[in-house]
Amino acid sequence: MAFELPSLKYSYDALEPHIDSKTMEIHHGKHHAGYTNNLNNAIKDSDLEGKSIEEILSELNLDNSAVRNNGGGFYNHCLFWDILSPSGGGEPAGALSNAISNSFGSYDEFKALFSKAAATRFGSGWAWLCVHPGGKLEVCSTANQDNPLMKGIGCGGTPILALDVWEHAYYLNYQNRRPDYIAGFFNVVDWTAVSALFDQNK
Ligand code: MN3
Repeated sequence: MAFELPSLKYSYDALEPHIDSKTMEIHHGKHHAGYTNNLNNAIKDSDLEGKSIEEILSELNLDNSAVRNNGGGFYNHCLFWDILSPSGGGEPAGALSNAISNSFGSYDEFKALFSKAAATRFGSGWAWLCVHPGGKLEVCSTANQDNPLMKGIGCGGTPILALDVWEHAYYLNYQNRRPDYIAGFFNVVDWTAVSALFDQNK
């Protein structure tokens, strides 16, 4: 069974003005579709075919650049679309809110740390909020399409919040103003979805 580009739970223009429609159309319909096709080609007729994307990434030999780049690209964007919503924004509640306070001091301190990780990632990459067994949270960033499921990447746990800081994610609307894109992102974060991921993986 080949991997398939997931359909979005909202329309391309639903995240305006924070993420513009044209960017969403190209990002999902071209970039994510490309990673998906290239991943399927890279694993075809290999022993990776038939495994889940989580299995593939957690067992990955980092020298396998085709699967590293395209498997990462497939997984990272699936998570990214899942944690966005036109009715997002605000702050997390319940167990996730408590875990953020325990791990970072407060929501504002978490937001500053995550925003800094996203802003200071040089070149292309991602910022992450990850949960470790027991509920401890970690903020980190990775280059290119790497992610915390990959061993030896300097970033661990299960990702529950993802922010794409490749220029293709924001350049049409924000040009070089990555910090403005990061601020806009927080207006469309679906904390209900992030909380569900936290509960499933803590
Ligand atoms: Mn992207």
